Amino acid sequence: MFEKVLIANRGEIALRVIWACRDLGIKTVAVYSEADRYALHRRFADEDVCIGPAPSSQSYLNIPAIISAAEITGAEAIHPGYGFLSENAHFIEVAESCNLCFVGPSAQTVRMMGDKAQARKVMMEAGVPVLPGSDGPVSDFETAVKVAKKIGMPVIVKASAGGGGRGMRIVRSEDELENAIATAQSEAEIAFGNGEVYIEKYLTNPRHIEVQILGDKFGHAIHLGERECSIQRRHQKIIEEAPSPALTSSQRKTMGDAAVLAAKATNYNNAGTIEFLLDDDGSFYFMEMNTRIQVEHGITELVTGVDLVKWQLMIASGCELTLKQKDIVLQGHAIECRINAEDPQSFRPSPGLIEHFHPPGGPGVRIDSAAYGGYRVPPTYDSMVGKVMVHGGDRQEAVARMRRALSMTVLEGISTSIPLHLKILDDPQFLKGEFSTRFMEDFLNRVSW
Ligand code: MV4
Repeated sequence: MFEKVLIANRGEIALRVIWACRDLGIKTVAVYSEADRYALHRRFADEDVCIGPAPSSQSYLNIPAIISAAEITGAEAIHPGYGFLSENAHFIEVAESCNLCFVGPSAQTVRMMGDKAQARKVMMEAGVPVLPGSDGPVSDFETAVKVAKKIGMPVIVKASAGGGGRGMRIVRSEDELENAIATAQSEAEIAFGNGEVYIEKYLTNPRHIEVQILGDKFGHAIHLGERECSIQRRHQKIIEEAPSPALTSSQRKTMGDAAVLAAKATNYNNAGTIEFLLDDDGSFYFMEMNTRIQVEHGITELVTGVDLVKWQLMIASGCELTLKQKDIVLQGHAIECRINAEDPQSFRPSPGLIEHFHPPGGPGVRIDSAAYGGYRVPPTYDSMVGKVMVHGGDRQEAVARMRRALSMTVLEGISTSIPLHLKILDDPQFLKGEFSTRFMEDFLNRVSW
């Protein structure tokens, strides 16, 4: 096992990695920007290094500064958390060339799955269901028309270098196609420096369901069940739950098996997520693979009892994945609400001083947060200040515990999304578990404040 790990991140996920390191007896190195002088991850790490000014381009994305911090402190490995450098294949190569171990999959896997057109191809060849669409990228309009005619309208044009909802264009009739391809290509060129696009059949009312996987360096791979992530706004998830209220146990097994197939097709080692779209008729399709630990990993930990971040560190240090598929038994139901420093009605950011903070507790409640009373949320990074997770014997108990936890959270001085969550938890469609990726749009049209 490693003796010392550098955490190339901030906020609650930096604390989460410190928790796992402490459980394993690993010393930690925090890195921080000038905006994060008073951040909690500094306090709980054994050592810390300032890596630059507030803008993430000069700090949390500053590869030379982070590699130098690892070398100066004698860290052997780097945990990237999520966001920032977590899915940057070049960073992995630089780290490895400096004899630093990256806590995550190989640069090759990250690069392959970062190219969404190529990921589609790899999955199709592996026998993972993918949506009807183009065979790899489409560059000319004639090919695009052929593909569209074959699969039928509506279609969606996606950037190969995109993902997470960036660089997409929905096309509802053939006369929009030429313009959509051209616009998507030029937007992708500007946003990612790569104008490649591909085409898929567009599902109008799907659920977004993702499967957690773990793979090791010896070719073992398992899945840890799914998370229902359909409740999102502008591709930012708001509430997640595990398991999905939409799946039967037989569908869960089929989707889990497909996720393991995807893991094996990419020689996947470490923690990862396979995103699927679930159609009204029960069929599901590979959408993309996330080659990092995700924000919502904690609800999978609650229903499986598996410490995913601990396994990330163990796998990266060369341990064998001794957990077998039969050891993964889902227990009860977990829900996560992301607490953002933002106005609950307008969604405008609300950084500033947290005057009072009292996190909720009690049976079945887990709080992952780097907030404290007297902490000033900087305007520089994303607005998530923490996550409230609950676990119950069933969905109904989990919902009751989430209502209790959110209504007993004291977080004063800034606006937060807590009032929005409490409204969603009273929504009949949410309570029935009957919703799709269109939920938030419809909800915001019917909610009254
Ligand atoms: C789709 C889709 C329907 N059909 N692809 C959104 C995030 C990124 N991972 C891909 N996304 C989607 N891809 C096909 N072929 C629906 C989504 C989608 C979505 C689209 C528009 C508005 C909100 C959405 C929320 C979740 C998923």
